[in-house]
Amino acid sequence: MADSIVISGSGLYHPEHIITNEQLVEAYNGWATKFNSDNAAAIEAGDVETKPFSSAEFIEKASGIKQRYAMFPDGILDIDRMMPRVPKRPSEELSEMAELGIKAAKQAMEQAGKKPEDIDLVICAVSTMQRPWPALAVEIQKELGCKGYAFDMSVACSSATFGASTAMDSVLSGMSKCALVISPELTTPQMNFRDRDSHFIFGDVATAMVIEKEATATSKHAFRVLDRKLMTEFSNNIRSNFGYLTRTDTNDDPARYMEPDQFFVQYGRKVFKELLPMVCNLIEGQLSAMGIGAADLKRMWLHQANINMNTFATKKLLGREPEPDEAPIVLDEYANTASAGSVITFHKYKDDFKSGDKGILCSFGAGYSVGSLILEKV
Ligand code: CO8
Repeated sequence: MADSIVISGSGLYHPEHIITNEQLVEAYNGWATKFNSDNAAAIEAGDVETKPFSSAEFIEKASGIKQRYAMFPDGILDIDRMMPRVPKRPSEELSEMAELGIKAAKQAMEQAGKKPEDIDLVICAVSTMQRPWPALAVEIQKELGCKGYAFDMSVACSSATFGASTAMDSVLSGMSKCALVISPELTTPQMNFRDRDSHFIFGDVATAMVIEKEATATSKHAFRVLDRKLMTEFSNNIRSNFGYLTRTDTNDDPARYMEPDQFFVQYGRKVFKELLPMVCNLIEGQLSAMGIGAADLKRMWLHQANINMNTFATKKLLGREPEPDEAPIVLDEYANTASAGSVITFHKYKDDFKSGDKGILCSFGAGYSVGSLILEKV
C-alpha cells in the first residue's frame, strides 16, 4: 500500500517538576481561607460569595488525576500569586513552547528514522499559542533545521489529530513528503488556580508525530492510517476569552486580566453529557462504514480529560467493561494535557502491536471538536 499514509514515529516529553493533588489542594485551600478571612465583612453582608474548599479525594474520584507536570512550577503554589512565574525571555532566545516541543519532536524523528532535512512540513498544533506571530512552527523549523514550510494551528483538545490530518492532506497532495506535527501543551499558565472546579485539570507536556507516505517509511513503528474523521459543533461550554482584545476593554485596569473568563472555563457536566454522545456516534459511524467492529480494535488511544468519560465511551462502544489495556489511561500521571492526551497513550502503548493489529486514536474537546484516526500496524 505504497500510497497509504503512515504515522512513522511519535515522541513524548514532560517537564521534570511534579505537582500532586495534595500540594495543589493545600495551596488552593490556603488561598480560599485567606480570601474568606479578608472578605469576611462582605461575605457576611451577602456581597461576596464564600470560596469553597477543594479536596484531593474529590479530584481523583471525579477525574482520575493524581498529579500533573509543570514547566514553570514556581508561583503556582504561592497563595499570594496562584499562577506560574514565567521569567521573561528576550526575543532572541528560544521560546518556551518551542523548547517544550522540540524535545518531543526529536524523539519522534528518531523513532521514524528521519533527519531534520527529511522534514519539509512542520505544524505546531496546540490548544493555546503563546503568541500570534512569528509562528511557533517556523521557529521550531529553524531550530531543528527542517526544510519546506511551517505553520501553527489550533482546535483546542483536537489540535493534534486535526494537525495530523492536515499534514496527511499535504503529504497526499504532494505539497510535502514528510511532516512533523508538534503539540507543546503548556497549559498551566491558562489555568485559574483560584477556581475550585478547574484548578486541578491540566498539566504540561509535549507530543509529536511524523507523517509520511508508506512508500518512504523505514520505521518499524509505522502505523497505516485506514480512515480519518473530523467534526466540530459550536459550544460555549469550554471557553477562554483571553486574547488581544482584552487590553482594549481593560479601561487601564490590570485586574481585568485576572477575571475568570480570561482563563480556562468549562461547564464540565454539560460537556460530559453533550460531547460523549457525539464522540460515540462518530466512532460507531466510522467503524460501521469501514465494516469493522469495536471488538476488532486492539486498543483505543482516547483523549484524556476524565477517566469516567473514557470508561463510559469504551463501555458504550464495546458493550462491556473494557480491559485496562484496551483503553489506557494516563490521567493519573499527566492530568488532562489538552490535545496531547490521546497521543501520549498512542506513544506509550503501541509497541506490542503486530502487523495488521488495529487501533483508534481519538481526541475530543472544546469547540466542540472530535478527531478520529483508525490506524493499522504496518
Ligand atoms: N473539590 C471538591 N469538590 C469539588 C471540586 C473540588 N476541586 N470541584 C467541584 N466540586 C464539587 C462541585 O461544586 C459539586 O458540588 P455540589 O454537588 O454541591 O454542587 C460536586 O463537587 C460535583 O461537581 P461536578 O458535578 O462539577 O463534578 P463532576 O463529577 O462532573 O466532575 C469534572 C467534574 C471533573 C470537571 C467533570 O465534569 C469532567 O471532567 N467533565 C468533562 C470535561 C471535559 O471533558 N472537558 C474537556 C476539557 S479539555 C478541552 O477541551 C481543552 C480545551 C483547551 C484547553 C486549554 C488548556 C488550558
